[in-house]
Amino acid sequence: MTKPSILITRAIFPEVLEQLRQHFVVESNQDDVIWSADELVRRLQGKVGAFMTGTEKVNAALLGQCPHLKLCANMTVGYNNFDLAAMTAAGVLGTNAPDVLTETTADFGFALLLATARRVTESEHFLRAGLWTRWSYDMFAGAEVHGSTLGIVGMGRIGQAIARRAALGFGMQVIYHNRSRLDAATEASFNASYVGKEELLKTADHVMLVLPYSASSHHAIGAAELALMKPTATLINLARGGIVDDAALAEALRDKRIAAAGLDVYEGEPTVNPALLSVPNVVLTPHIASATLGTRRAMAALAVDNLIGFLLHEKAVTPLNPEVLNRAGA
Ligand code: 8YV
Repeated sequence: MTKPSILITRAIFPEVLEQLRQHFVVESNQDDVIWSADELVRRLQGKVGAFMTGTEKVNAALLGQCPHLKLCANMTVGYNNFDLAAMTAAGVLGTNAPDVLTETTADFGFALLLATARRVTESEHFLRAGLWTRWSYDMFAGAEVHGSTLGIVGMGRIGQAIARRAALGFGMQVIYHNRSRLDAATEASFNASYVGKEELLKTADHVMLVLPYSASSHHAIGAAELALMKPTATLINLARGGIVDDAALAEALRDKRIAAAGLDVYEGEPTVNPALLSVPNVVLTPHIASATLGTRRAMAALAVDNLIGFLLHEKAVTPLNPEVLNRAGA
């Protein structure tokens, strides 16, 4: 039997490449070149599957030019690079990589929260610049994390893992806003209260964004929402760029309308709004919330399982548009 052909769009773990080569004819990109949309289409010719990293846009224009394509497997939980309606219409399955990154990403939420509230990077820059000459009673005094109120926007798997850490590890009050409310037992397990978005923004000492990006969450936090927050509050975004209006945030930080922000994701990343780079009260990391080697391996393994499962056995592990599967089996 001839092996199906697949494309791997970015550099990946060498052992993952080897594993895929056992099952497929593989075109890889271990030099990690960033392909244009046209180049991606060109490389996808004759391929039935693609191993993707969440940054490659799969839309009607691409699908119309790739008639052999059956599966796009993201090694990420977020899938805003997929136009799922267009994929379903074209009979192309999308898969993502949920669960395996939940705890690691929640850990990072706390890394950002602690660094932001306690001014870790700002004070490190001060020290490295040789400016630390004496102790003083209010030097880099920050905001309390333990015992404070954490407002979580988006209460999926990662939001819940953060809520657990907040309630059980840091004695925080957890308030949350989400499209749907959790069941009472889950809420009780981390003593969380469901509130409206406005109340959350007005009440929380720290606001953590963990909702998916979509047209409806675009600029969910803009100037008006930032104006509702306490001047002492911090804002943490580890979800997706575009959920926060970065220009409005930079202004709010510059004018101290909120105390500080911690960001792992940006509008138009890897470009970062220069206004954010010029304010001191923001902790900036380059989209690394899931970046431990163990977790990145697990994310890649899930994409591999989806490719092998679907392309060789018509069974995907984490399908996003299972209607396509039903159609394939019909
Ligand atoms: C990825 C993420 O590393 O899984 C996700 O949705 O945001 C990260 O874990 C990132 O998307 C890479 O593009």
